[in-house]
Amino acid sequence: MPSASLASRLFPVLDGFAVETPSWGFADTGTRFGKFFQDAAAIDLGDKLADAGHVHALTGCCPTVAVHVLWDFAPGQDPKAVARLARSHGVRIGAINPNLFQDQEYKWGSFGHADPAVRRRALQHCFDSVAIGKALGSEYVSLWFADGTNYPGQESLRARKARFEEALTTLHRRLGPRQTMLVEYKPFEPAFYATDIADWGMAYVLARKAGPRAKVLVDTGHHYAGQNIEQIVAFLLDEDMLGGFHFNDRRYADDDLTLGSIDPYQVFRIFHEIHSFAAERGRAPKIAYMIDQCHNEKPKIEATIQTVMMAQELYAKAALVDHKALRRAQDRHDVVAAELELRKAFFTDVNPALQAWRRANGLAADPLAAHRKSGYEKAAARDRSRRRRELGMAKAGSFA
Ligand code: PSV
Ligand code: MN
Repeated sequence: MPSASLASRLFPVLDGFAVETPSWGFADTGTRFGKFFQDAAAIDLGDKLADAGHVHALTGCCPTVAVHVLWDFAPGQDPKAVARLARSHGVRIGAINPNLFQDQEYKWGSFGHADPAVRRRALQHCFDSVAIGKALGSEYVSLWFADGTNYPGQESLRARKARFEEALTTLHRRLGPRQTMLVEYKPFEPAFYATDIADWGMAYVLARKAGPRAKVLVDTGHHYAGQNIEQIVAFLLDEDMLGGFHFNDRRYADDDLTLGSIDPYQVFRIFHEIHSFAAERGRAPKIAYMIDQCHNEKPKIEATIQTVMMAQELYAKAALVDHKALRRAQDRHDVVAAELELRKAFFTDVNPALQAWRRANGLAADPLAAHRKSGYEKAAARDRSRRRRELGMAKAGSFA
């Protein structure tokens, strides 16, 4: 049983928290060295939405699913049919992710390419993604660019920046009044010398220049080791430029590990910055919380549920920081007491309150255990193995 006061503080916090699952997190993915296939992995968009619906039914906080246009939409596919399919699984389509990194045309980049014809092609794909978003009533077009160069001297870094500025500004003009464009950054991979949008500063400048509905997306895995992500978050919040997150964890680089599996305190500190901003301003900032993980070894659905539960737990813990006490400690330069305020919240066991919140919402107290008991994974494995055989995919798996 949670203490009544803890429950009453945390229930509204949990009511206000939702996190989006990625369609690609349910499919077979791997590293550039290979893939290990799972029988229960989703084959097509229908499977992905079914899995996402199952996760939402168990956790009660994942009502939307991010899609990757090239992987999830057949050419000419009717977005309304996709919306209906999502609805039939109890979810909605969330962020629309254009894909500007797989086609051969993009060898030398997309928005940063020197050839205007390639830039036009990339823009057209983004216009199509904006149109899909409008048809689906989705609020976010989420942009990540693999663009960059591999060797010193390969291209003019400033010319590439100028092309990005122009293309992003052009794209911004296409947004509907309810759409926001998220600009994601990543220091390296696949470019190993100079990624065109390598860090939050570059994403910030480009988003600012593009227009008022362009914001920065922070993928927690896209930072150098030791980088202070919560400070980046605090800066972006203060500038009204934080649009959303791609949650995952990392040990070395962009490892796509389960959120909080390596450093839960880091995620707590990020959430603390957000709660503290909300407390000061008297309103919660509008932020798209999304997961971006590819699970190579863990069963996909289990890893997703584990991530969602971790996100909820850390979000709840961070909401327990006593901002007034923290401020008092800061004002008297009592460094130890200030840090202790954070640690006190971080080490509070919020699980009884989380379980009570789930029960109050008609959910199982432990979604992961409920999933394991449900038989969903086994049934999916049976059904999807049979369909793979029928499709002649054998064990070939499918990225899409
Ligand atoms: C790139 O590493 C990235 O983080 C982008 O968000 C892509 O859309 C996603 O991963 C693809 O898995
Ligand atoms: Mn990402």
